[in-house]
Amino acid sequence: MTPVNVLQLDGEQIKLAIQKDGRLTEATLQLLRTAGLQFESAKQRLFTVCRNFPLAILYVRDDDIPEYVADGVADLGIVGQNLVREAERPVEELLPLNYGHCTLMVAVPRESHIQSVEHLAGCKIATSYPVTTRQFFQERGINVDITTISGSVELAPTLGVSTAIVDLVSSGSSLKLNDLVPLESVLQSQAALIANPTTFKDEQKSVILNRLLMRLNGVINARSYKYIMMNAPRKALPSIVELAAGMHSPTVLPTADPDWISVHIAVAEDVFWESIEQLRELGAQGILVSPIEKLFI
Ligand code: PRT
Ligand code: ZN
Repeated sequence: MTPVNVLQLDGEQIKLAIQKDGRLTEATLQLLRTAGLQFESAKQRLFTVCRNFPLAILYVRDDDIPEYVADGVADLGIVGQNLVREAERPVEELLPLNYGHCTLMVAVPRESHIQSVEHLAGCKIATSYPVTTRQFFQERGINVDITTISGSVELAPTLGVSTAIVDLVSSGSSLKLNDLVPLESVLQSQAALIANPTTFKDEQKSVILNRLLMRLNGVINARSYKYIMMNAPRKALPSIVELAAGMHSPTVLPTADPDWISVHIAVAEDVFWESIEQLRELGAQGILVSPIEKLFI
C-alpha cells in the first residue's frame, strides 16, 4: 500500500480515496468536477485538496480503497462494488454511481462440454476474486478448487491452470478473444461511493459528507432524467402526470387554444423512449427534449 496515512491533512477536510489511474479514474474525476469541485488531477501527486470545498482527494490503487476506508485512512472512497464485496471490510455503501458497470462471471472454454456451474463440481477455478467466488460456489453447494491469480485470468484454461475462470466482464470481447463463453453471473457491479461507518458519527465530517452527497446526487439524478416540454390535449394531462413518476407535479402552462396545454416533465432515462411513444399516443405534439445539468429531487 502507498503510505498515505503519513499525510498531514487539515482536520477540517474529509478525505476521499479514488483510483489514481485506471478504468474508473476519468469518470470519477468528471463526476467530482461536475459536482463543482475544483482540484488538480493526480499526475505525480498522492493527494490534492479541493480549492472550493473541504475535501482532500487521495489518488491510490483501486484494490487499496476498501482497506483505506475501513481503516479510516480515508473517510470516503469511490471504487467498484466488486472490490468492496471481495475485501469483506466494514464499509458502508452510500451511493451507486452508475458507471464502471461490469459483471463477475463464471466462464469456460467454448469447446468444453460444461453447460452449467453444477458441472464444475471438483474442478479447478482460476480467479482474482477468491472470496466472492468461494461464497458463490458455497451458496450453490458446489465443491470447487479455487486458484487465486492476479492477472490474465482469461489465459488460465488455455495454460491448463484451471477448467473455468471467474473474472470481470464488461463488453465480453476479452472472453471471446480467449475462446471462453459465459456460464453464469456471480455479481453485478458498478462504481460506488463508500464510507467509513464512523464518518456520519463525527458531527463536522457528517455536515461535509451530506453537502457532498447532495451534490453527487444532483449530478447522478440529472444523468438519469431528461427534461421534456410538449403541447398536449388538456384531457391527456392525468396520463402525462403518471409518466413523470417520482417527480412532483409537472409544470402546466395554458396555450392560446383552451383545449391544449403546454407541459414540462422530467422522465427517467431508462424508460425515455417508451415515454416518448406513450406521449405521442396521448396526442402530444412539438415534443422538445433537453438534457438536465443538475437535478435535486
Ligand atoms: O491499477 P489499479 O489497481 O488501480 O487498477 P486495476 O488495473 O486493478 O483495475 P482496472 O482499472 O482495470 O479496473 C477498475 C475497476 O473497473 C474494476 O474493479 C471494476 O469495478 C471496473 N471494471 C469495469 C472493470 C471492467 N469494467 C473490465 N472490463 N474491471 C476490469 N475489466 C477487465 C476484464 O476483466 C477484462 O480483462 O477488462 C478486460 C476487458 O473486458 P471486456 O469484457 O470489455 O473485454
Ligand atoms: Zn487494482
